[in-house]
Amino acid sequence: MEPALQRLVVVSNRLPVALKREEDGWKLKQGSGGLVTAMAPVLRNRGGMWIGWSGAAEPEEGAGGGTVGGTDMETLFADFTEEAGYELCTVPLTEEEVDGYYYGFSNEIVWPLFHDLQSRCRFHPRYWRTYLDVNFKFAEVVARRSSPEDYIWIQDYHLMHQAFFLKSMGVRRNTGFFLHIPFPPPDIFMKLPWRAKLIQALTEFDLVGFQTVQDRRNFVGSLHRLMPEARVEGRGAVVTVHMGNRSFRAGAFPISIDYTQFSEMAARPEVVQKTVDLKEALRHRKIILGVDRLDYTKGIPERIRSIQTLLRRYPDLQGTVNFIQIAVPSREEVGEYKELRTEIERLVGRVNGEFSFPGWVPVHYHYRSLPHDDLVAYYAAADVGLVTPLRDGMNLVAKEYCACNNKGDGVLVLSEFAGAAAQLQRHAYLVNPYDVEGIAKALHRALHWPLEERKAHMSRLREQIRRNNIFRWVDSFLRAGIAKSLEDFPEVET
Ligand code: GDG
Repeated sequence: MEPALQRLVVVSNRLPVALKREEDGWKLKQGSGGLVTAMAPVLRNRGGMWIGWSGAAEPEEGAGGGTVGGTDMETLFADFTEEAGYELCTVPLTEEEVDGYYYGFSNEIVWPLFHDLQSRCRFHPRYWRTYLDVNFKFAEVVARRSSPEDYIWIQDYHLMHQAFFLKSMGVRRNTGFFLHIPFPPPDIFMKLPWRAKLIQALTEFDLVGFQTVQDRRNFVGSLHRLMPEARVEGRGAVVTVHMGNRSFRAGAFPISIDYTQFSEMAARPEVVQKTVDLKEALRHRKIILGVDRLDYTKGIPERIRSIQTLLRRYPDLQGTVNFIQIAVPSREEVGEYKELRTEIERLVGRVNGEFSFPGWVPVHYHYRSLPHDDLVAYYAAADVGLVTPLRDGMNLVAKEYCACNNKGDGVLVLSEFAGAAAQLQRHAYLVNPYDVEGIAKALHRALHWPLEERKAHMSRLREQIRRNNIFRWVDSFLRAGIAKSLEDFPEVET
């Protein structure tokens, strides 16, 4: 079969849809995230399917289906397929499975460990066993709903055992895996009690994709320690790993955004109006902006402390600048996330208590998700995009900020530990997110940078993101997954 026409089966923890009530009843609507935006046209053109969990635990094993407002799920799925051009398939999970596989193994082990925060890990053996059971369940669905001609693209750290289980069932498929979060250095990965089994499972994919070349190197480093027979060939973004009588590819594929969509939205009259309103509401003071899911990897408390340091060190800035932090609620039922929220709120209160005066409050903190066009208006209004995760696979906020900065006079202050730094380091202001004084100094300089320099750097950032957009990411991964040899696809810019 012509590779370009291979049907695509995407597998992720969650399906990319949400239930929405419309005039004629409930409908399943495609989400608006970057991944689904990029995949949707490919899925439509090739014909395809997205397999994932619905996000709601089923009361008992074997349940699923059900009705919403009198409409059965089958009908909602069929309507979705007719509109979107690809099929959806759910993997029903029980509450116990969600607890062990999603909250447990994925969020309490892999997430902190892979972000170098091993002290936050809870290595319960039960989590591991449930993770394996659920991966087996997913693999059974993939086996049943796909055919040997399909290309199977697995997304992210929840599903690292898909190729392993497909093979153990004797099911032959061309499989690709993409890790959205970082891959930790070997010394950290080695702390995982199930390290050998996990790394071996990753070697069962035909292609393993990472955000950066450094992540790929970290992976190869752990592989060498745990499976000394592995031999790596090549030096570019994508390498071939030989393991005895079989081989697979490992590569860096930095994810991106739909640049044009962000940039065009920022130029829409109603969004321009929102941007103007926002600036006016803040009396045209300089705006420093942070946007994150509320997560302990994002470095939000350190960032607020850096604002406090900025205002203490440079008192002339008091009354002339605002810091806006948008924190999107995430994993709210988890204790650690509740504590983080409390800590952030306390810090915001402390900074505002220290510096506010009538007519000026330095920190504006929004704990909610904004509509897409409001978010774009905030990006467009900001003089400085302050993106300081302690560790991040890529960080799309950094790219979205630049894409929306149509005036081209903004400054991106970026953590050196975000994957995005590998691509943007030459024209962003790189900082160590733990260095509160260093961030304050960088902010002070960013706020005083001459216009010409700001414009020169921002235009290079925008050009890099415009070229290496999300569509190119999908394309380069699929080419690498389907190509017969490394010469068959162009080198990706990392
Ligand atoms: C994982 C990896 C990697 C934020 N606030 C609002 C809102 N957002 C959207 C942003 C952006 C997304 O959320 C956040 O993406 P990030 O990449 O910054 O971070 P994670 O959620 O941790 O994503 C990360 C990514 O996967 C992709 O591979 O880059 O490293 O951790 O798109 O726009 N959206 C709306 N309102 C908000 O208030 N509508």
